[in-house]
Amino acid sequence: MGGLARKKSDALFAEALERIPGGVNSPVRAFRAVGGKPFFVDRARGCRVWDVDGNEYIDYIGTWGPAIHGHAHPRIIEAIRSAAERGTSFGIPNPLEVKMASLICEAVPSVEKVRMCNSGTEACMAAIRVARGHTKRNKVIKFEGCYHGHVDSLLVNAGSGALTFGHPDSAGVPAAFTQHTVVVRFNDIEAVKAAFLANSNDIAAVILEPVPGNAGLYLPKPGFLTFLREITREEGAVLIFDEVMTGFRLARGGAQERFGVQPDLTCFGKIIGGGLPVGAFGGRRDIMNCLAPLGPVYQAGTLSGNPLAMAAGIVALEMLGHETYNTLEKLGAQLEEGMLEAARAAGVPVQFLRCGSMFCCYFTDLPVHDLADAMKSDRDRFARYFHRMLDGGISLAPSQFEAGFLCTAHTPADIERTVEAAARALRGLN
Ligand code: KE4
Repeated sequence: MGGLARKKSDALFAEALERIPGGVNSPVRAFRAVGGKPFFVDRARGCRVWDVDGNEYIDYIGTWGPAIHGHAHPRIIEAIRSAAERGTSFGIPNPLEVKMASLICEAVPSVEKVRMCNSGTEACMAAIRVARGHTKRNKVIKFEGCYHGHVDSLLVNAGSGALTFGHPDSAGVPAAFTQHTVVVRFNDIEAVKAAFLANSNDIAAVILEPVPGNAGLYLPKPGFLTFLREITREEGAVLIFDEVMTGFRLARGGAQERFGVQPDLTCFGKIIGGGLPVGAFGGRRDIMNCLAPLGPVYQAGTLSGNPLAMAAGIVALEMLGHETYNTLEKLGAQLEEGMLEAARAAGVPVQFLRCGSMFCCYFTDLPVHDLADAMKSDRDRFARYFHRMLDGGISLAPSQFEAGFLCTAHTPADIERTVEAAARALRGLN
């Protein structure tokens, strides 16, 4: 395994293992799902990353979504540099926070008010709290395979790293913390109806990734999001779209624009920080006004709205126009067509699922509509494919249960090269 020389990465990993649990600061980076050792990045620019041994890769991790404009975009770097020279954080309001709030509210009509925080986890945690405070109810419905950060009460049947390591729940979370969490199958209308029936008048919120990207990538069935909008409205529950990954990714207005369904609250992260630590949650004014200092729901953060993340995020959002999404759609279609052809030629059954610039290649011949379907994928085959692609200079998410990301710095030539590498990697995997 591992044809490329990565001696410096291996040495760094050995040192990291001494001081950092698993040698990584976030579990999925450890390559545990695919075997081998992670490489360490020396630098990144555009759609490419270079490891500390000088190996170059076309990157499809995109730092898990933020890098929609590619890495080290000159305008983002300049915005950070300029902001840094004026001070990195103040703990006192700064004008960029106001600009960011306006940009989000203008782009996402369902967001009447928004609060910045410092991660997607914080955004989801706070959205749940304000929904509970607003409704004075306790229970929350979430969906198998959806990941909303490492929030205690939502680390139940979660996706992403929790799923990758085969225990979608987490140790250290007392049963009491998850007693109000109701987990149902994604795309399962009857299961949602039953959950409301069994917990009548105590469902504070339904939270979901409108396009789940933490168990690979699968799509809401036609009408599912509309059904959730209707039943939450009828039942007086808050509908929360976790758009940490899909926000500003699937459209300027996120998945809610793409699918035409407006939630009551939306969680953001990733792209809105231009690659710096950020999160945000926002939505209906009457719900958001429950937040301190206006209302009784407390939420806070030392670095929330700090000028660096705001400066980077503002430029990142300002650069998102129709052309962005047209380019990403064309690149996505080219990748999808090429991958399906490569798999057909190699006789390897795959489901290549894509929504705009997010994608996943499942190694199964069965359709994937939810976590149970995704779990049928052949993870050993994915692991072999992953390493063959990596040795071919293509860096994919190191887990079958993650999404890949295109950025505007990818070119048709990059996609062509990726498809050629896939054709070689898939050969002999049948
Ligand atoms: P963060 O706390 O990692 O900023 O955001 C948590 C989160 C919340 N909601 C959704 C839909 C997310 O995708 C995420 C984080 N995504 C993962 C990628 N699967 C982050 C990668 C990692 O954990 O290392």
